[in-house]
Amino acid sequence: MIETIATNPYTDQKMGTAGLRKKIAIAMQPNYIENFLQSIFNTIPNLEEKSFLVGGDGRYFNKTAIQKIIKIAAANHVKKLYIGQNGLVSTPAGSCIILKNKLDGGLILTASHNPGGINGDFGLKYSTSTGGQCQPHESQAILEQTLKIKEYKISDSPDLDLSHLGVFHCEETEIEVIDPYTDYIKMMEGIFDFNQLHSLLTSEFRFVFDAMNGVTGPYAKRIFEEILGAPQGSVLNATPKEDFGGLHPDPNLIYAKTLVDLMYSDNAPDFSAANDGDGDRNMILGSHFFICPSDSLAILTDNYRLIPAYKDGIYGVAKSAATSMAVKRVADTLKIGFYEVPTGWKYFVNLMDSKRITFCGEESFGTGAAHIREKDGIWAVLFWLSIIAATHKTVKQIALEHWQKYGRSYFLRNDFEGIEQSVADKLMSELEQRLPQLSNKQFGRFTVSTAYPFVYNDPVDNTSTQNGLIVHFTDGSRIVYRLSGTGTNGATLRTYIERYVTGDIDEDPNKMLQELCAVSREISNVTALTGKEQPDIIT
Ligand code: G16
Repeated sequence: MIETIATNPYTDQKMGTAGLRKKIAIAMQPNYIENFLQSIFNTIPNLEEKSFLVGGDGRYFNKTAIQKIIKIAAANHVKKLYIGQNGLVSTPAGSCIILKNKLDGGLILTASHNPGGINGDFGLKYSTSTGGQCQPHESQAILEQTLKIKEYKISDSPDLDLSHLGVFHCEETEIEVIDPYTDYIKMMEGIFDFNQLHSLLTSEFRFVFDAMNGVTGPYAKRIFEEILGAPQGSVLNATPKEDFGGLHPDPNLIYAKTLVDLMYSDNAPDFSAANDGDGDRNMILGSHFFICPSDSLAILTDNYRLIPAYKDGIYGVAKSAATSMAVKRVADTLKIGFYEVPTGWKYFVNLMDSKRITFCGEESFGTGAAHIREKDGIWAVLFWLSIIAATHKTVKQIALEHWQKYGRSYFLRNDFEGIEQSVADKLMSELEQRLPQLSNKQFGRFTVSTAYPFVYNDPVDNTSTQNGLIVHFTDGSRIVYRLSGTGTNGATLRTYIERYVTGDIDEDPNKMLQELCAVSREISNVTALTGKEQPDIIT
């Protein structure tokens, strides 16, 4: 039976850079998820003709939320839901499944790299038939619904068992529990030379992949161990856990510390990688060597010819404004298009759909290509392994040779976390007002050339988005300031610091950027406004 439940709007359901992200305690409030789901469905016409994918990274509360999705979708007469077995689907595999099966969209349950468990975060991304997250005008329409919602519809059917593949029904809605791995693995086999990769991973080459107890564990086990022949046990933390085993599933030098320690030990393997909770972010490490994500995008782009799917040529490349300029130098050399977009993967989607770009990436450990409309952690790992297999070089050699050719953009991100929202807003608005006065101003050995708010004019749909503030220096250095759109604990000020050098390419970024980091704090006035002398996290 379908029930109509009276409800009151929640006023905090604006979607950030990656969908709705909230503390579990907030998401578990009565009617909270229900309101949000009904608000999404209210914006989609002809639901009785629509099919959606449902699944996520296996975090706490996903199972409960998936049962609610089934019942609310059924009460709204959705034609069909495809649900990953046990509620699991990685973000990139979700995009692949939506595109391959021509679905009308997806509800992907993940707070990405944010912690899980009962005290962690909950997240929900609404993807459209593009395979990517909804565009800003679509999330705005959903927000407007959340602010005026008065009732939602829900079926009172019992919960469905999602552990078995098969076709079931809830009211008139067909529910198919699917294998969430096969389509994605086939897609990877179509992009890379799996024979070449098999030879590498069955050789002396020592490889480790850390799934951080997130959803990529079962994907990585199948791909790296079962298909490509890496020794059993090469995939660490391979079982998805509701609390990620207490880990913060964010693949960076701080949160993937055990892996980093291994890679800097005497027993370091040749190569390792980690993915985040939902499998869209990646970190690449060589023996005693870390690849900064901005460099990873540049290096992959420079080596596109080594990959079967790209050997005949690529369209352009794009990066978020906060990401270093390294890939621009490659794009200029290759004479391919280059685009700079606001932070948020959704901004790449129009560029891919209009064949302006093939590759894109962000400093926040996201790299990807036009095979899907999300960033793709395992794709990035397979790409790196393919370069190594083809060139027989180490990760470090590949990076050093790249910097010898192009120069190096030393890059660090300084995060000031847990700032009161009003203070963070004040900091950004005051800084924005001061930007015009910064031109020609000298800070130690750095002189500002221009400073302005970053505004992106989408060449496809002509929308305009402002995100972040950029300060350029005469030597090619840059500082970018923006507030995080994915945090759930107050506001986070992100400061991205970049310095371009052609001589000293093998130095410690902390040393090379020490002075510029101090300049970034001076310009933002962060210490006076927040009391913080140093960032909370440096990546
Ligand atoms: C999400 C988006 C990314 C974006 C990141 C930024 O990542 O998908 O495109 O770079 O947020 O986060 P913030 O606004 O906190 O800097 P993910 O991996 O969380 O989905």
